[in-house]
Amino acid sequence: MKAICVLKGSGEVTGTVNFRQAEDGSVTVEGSITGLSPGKHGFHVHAYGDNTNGCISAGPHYNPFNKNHGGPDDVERHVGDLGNVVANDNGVAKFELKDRMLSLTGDRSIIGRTLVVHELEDDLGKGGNEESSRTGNAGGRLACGVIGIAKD
Ligand SMILES: [Cu+2]
Ligand SMILES: [Zn+2]
Repeated sequence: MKAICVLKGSGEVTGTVNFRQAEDGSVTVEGSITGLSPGKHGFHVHAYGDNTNGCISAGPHYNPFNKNHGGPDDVERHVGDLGNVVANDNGVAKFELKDRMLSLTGDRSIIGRTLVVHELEDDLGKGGNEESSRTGNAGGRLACGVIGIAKD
């Protein structure tokens, strides 16, 4: 099973992200995002595939198990928590990560939900304030797109 997401926003940030699920259930997330400021940017799957009012309509982080926000390697995390992507000096983030919580099928499926890249670094729930345990203090939503089924 494969899925794809094209990221767009109100500014310069654009990207394409591919998802593929292996036999063992793990999902590889591979892609490239351009137009970012250099450094880390929060990267999450948000709950809804709704872009009516831009990326904000996508709602909170996808969290079917009512957990606190965390990093991708934490037990306590939202299903949608993918940590950060890192942009180089040219504002380009190229990445390939493997995640064990995301799924493209079943009760953790991310199909039809929204992928968001943020303005700021995600503190992975370790920021020491309430917002950290909800959003990682990742700030505004630079670009987003609905995750759809890809042809294989
Ligand atoms: Cu987010
Ligand atoms: Zn989260």
